[in-house]
Amino acid sequence: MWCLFYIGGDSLSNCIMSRLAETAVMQVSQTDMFQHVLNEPTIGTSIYLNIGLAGFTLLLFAWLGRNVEDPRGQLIVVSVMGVSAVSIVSYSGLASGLTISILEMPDGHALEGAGTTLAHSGETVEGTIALWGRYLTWAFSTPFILLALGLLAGSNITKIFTAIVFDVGIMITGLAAALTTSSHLFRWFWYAVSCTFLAVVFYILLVEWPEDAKAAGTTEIFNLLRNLTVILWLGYTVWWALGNEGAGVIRDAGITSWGYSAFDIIAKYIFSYLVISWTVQNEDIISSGTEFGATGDAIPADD
Ligand code: RET
Repeated sequence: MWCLFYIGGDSLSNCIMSRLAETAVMQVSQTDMFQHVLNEPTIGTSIYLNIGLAGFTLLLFAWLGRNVEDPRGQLIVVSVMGVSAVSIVSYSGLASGLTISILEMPDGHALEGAGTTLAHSGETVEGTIALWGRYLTWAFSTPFILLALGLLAGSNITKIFTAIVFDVGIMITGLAAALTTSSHLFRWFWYAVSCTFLAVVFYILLVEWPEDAKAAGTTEIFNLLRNLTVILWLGYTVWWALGNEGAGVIRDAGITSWGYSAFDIIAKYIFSYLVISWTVQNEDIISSGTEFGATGDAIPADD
């Protein structure tokens, strides 16, 4: 705009070119984000370590589950392998800079006006780092967790479907909360919607599936995994509220990221290991319930 004032003294095109150059310096490219992750030890380790773990566990689970023959047991094994597979994609998206942005927080946010110093260049840019790719890819990984839990509980397809639909809702509205920069209130509005969806998933986990698990004879393992899931999923929710994208009690993007990575290690890999090792040892229980997944009483054969 103010290039117009230059028309008298300087040439207009020179002015526009220099303005554009300045803007370019201020903008953060995907390469900058990639380099930042590579050179900033806290964020970097929180991401690269998880790529390694996801790859390792994918191979480990394939090997551990290699002798499972029951189709229902195999589906459980494939489900938890899916968690690790999506995780490789998720963390690679973050490592490459594809799913990370520097976002300027809206008025009223604790990090409003905050800057980020890029680790590789030392340059400070306006905004805080949002690793929004996490929320996007959780929409693909967490359904596998719920599928495995629902199958272990002997749930019918309706409850599994409902849990998964609301679960995807949690992650997509969580993504909306992270990416909204127009209004501080709207960020928390999305957060509240996401929490409401979480309540639906918790209802299924805490009220519906325990009953099914009792009937299926899988109460012990189901309760262990359910408790782990409820505690950790609450952990993710509180961490977002405290982290650099939420209330900013934890202002550092690297520490916020490490929190999620630590939760991921338990909620994905340790959870999956428990699921697979139990399934391998209890294939008979997994395959014994003829009514598993049925939506009505079985009709006896007429012979
Ligand atoms: C967000 C913020 C918005 C409110 C809520 C959240 C909950 C996230 C959860 C994530 C679980 C992730 C897992 C990943 C494993 O691959 C999006 C943090 C409710 C519950 C288990």
